[in-house]
Amino acid sequence: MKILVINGPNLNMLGIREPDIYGRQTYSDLEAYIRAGAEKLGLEVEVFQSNHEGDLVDKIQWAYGRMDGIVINPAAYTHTSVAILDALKAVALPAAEVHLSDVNQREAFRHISYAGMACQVSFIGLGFEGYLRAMEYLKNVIQ
Ligand code: CA2
Repeated sequence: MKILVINGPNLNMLGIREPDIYGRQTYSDLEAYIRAGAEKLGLEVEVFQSNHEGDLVDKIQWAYGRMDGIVINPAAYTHTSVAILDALKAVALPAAEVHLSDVNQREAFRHISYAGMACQVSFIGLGFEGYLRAMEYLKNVIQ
């Protein structure tokens, strides 16, 4: 079972700024956490991060016919990108949304999630654990 994990803009800055919101662990730590979690669950995982909306759309399209599910934290594009929503709808793979922080307790503009409208489930405010829960969820849905 193959899962694509996609992370959006600025998540590569994890651990460098805003530790009060996003913690002290780095993006490399997150990638290692995702890979270890996938191994434990017996999943094959591809991890991708980009700061560019079109690259995120391209990667979602790439998953069609190659991957069995998508975990996505579109970061700021969560709240703006109809293109990412449309790409997720187009490939129609089981998808889970993740946010490290509790977006519902933050600014009003973070309360809307376009990408979330094409996801079966959202794990919000659980930090890194959200990615593990999302992979677990997809494993159960797909098998
Ligand atoms: O909580 C999340 O996972 C977010 O997707 C993170 C996004 C934010 O725009 C969403 O509203 C919620 C921001 C990612 C930026 O991460 C940074 C990490 C360290 C320093 C600066 C930004």
